Amino acid sequence: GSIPKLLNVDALVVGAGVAGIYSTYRLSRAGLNVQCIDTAGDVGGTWYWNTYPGAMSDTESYLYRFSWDKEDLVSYPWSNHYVYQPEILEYLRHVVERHDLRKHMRFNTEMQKAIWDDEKSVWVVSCSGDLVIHARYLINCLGLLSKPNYPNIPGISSFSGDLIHTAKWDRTVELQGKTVGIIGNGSTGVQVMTALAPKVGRLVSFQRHPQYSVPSGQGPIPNGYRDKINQNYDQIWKDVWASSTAFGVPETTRKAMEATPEERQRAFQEVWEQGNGFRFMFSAFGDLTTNIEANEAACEFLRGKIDEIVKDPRKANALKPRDLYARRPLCDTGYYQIFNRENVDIVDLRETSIEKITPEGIVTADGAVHRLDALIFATGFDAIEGSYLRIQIIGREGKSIHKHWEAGPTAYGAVACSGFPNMFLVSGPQGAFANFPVVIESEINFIAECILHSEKSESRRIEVSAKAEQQWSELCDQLAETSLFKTAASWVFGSNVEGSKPSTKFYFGGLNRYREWTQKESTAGFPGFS
Ligand code: NA7
Repeated sequence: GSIPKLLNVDALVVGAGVAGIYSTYRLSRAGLNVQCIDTAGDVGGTWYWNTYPGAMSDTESYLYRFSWDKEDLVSYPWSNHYVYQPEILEYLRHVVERHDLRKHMRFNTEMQKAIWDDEKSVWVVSCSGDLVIHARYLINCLGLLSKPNYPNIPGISSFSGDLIHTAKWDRTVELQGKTVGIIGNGSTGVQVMTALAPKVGRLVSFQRHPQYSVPSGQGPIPNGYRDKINQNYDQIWKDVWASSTAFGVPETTRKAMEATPEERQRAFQEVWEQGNGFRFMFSAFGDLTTNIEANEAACEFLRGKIDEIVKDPRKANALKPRDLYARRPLCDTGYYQIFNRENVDIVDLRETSIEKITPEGIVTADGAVHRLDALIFATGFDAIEGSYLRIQIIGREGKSIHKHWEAGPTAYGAVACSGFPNMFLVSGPQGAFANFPVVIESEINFIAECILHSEKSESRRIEVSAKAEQQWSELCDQLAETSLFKTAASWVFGSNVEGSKPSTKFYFGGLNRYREWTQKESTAGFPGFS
């Protein structure tokens, strides 16, 4: 083959999404020589790949951005309560231009193998295109939801129509007037179905677990709204950093079952009308995710809404979940309403499962043949460690990340693994379960401090102890114990992918406590590390 190109840098940032952009900014401004790479053709990460119709962040626009550029915060335009994918991508490109970060970035470049050279104290990273990068620090910004999950259904490859995963959307596929089937009704499925329903000939949702969803409240912001935000931005961020979920919604400790049934109904109705899934889950009462009775009260309210909205009782029944409200909360711009359209139908896989995919479409266990022109997989991601396990990462003494995570993925303070010196993870395992751009910033601030601390030492090496990592993992287990999320099969605990072992993949202590912890850790001189 050809002779590999060799590049020597202080820090290699892998991924150019929200995390990669801020890492590149932060570390280059700290004086390090930084190279950022991404498999994609440009910046954006999640928002580069997920271009399906209706893709939108369901964090309100004023918080779905970086906090560290005040001038940009108050001047960069946005006009709806929530930002759609094309606007987010444009925003991220704008930040990269504005801070001249593109010169650090290389696209269409995939990290294939990373091996720690203990003698030289560098990561030797082999990339596509015969590129080898020697980096003293390796910062993985691979994304927590980046490896698409495909269902394991017999006959998939025999399908003769268009087959699309939402995370690899293909804009050249024409769906107008077509009969379109969709598998998956999580955040993604709900968004794409709501957007496609009026555009396609027929839309059929093959639904395994129905989900609770509330109105998002999407729409143009009223006059004066932005001015008020701009005037209060400093305080807004302070409040967000002091909150548990960082979604900008009020967080209460009020217990649902201490309210009367009428008070409960009123409180649920109020947050339903205000919109936003996180608001519904966290603002009316503080114990929906930990108390079964409280949770069931919310379920009952939401099932009542589905009955009110959906006219056809067969469809309404199919859309009503019977399990707890214990997955990542969803919100929508008229999802249940689309089932009142004649061209939208639902197959309840609880009644009859998918048997196989044939060239014509989907055959269900009841013998029905559902003919389709196109089939959409909104089947989610091999989350968190899935982004890592597809790459060969080998630390000290030849230990692979596969081996290290045999019993489930762990990372000290969500950022470091023992046996992997000078390697950091952003939005990897055991980070705060909260608004991601804010989580990402918090983790990177901590990583930057670790790196600067290490740079002051003679060896310029930093590694977390096995004990500290284990203690963090135990803390995460403890904090997750009371979470009802544990009872639901979803990516949050890693039970959505066939064959994968569920484990505690998040820190449920809240973003505020995570940030306090990072501050204590750095003030104390990074006792978890050597
Ligand atoms: P999710 O939330 O993991 O949803 C995936 C959906 O796909 C969910 O409805 C699954 O049903 C369904 N699914 C997956 N495999 C199958 C098979 N084999 N048969 C039938 N249905 C299946 O992914 P999203 O992309 O919507 O959202 C991921 C995150 O991205 C989201 O939380 C946001 O933070 C952004 P199930 O419920 O498992 O029965």
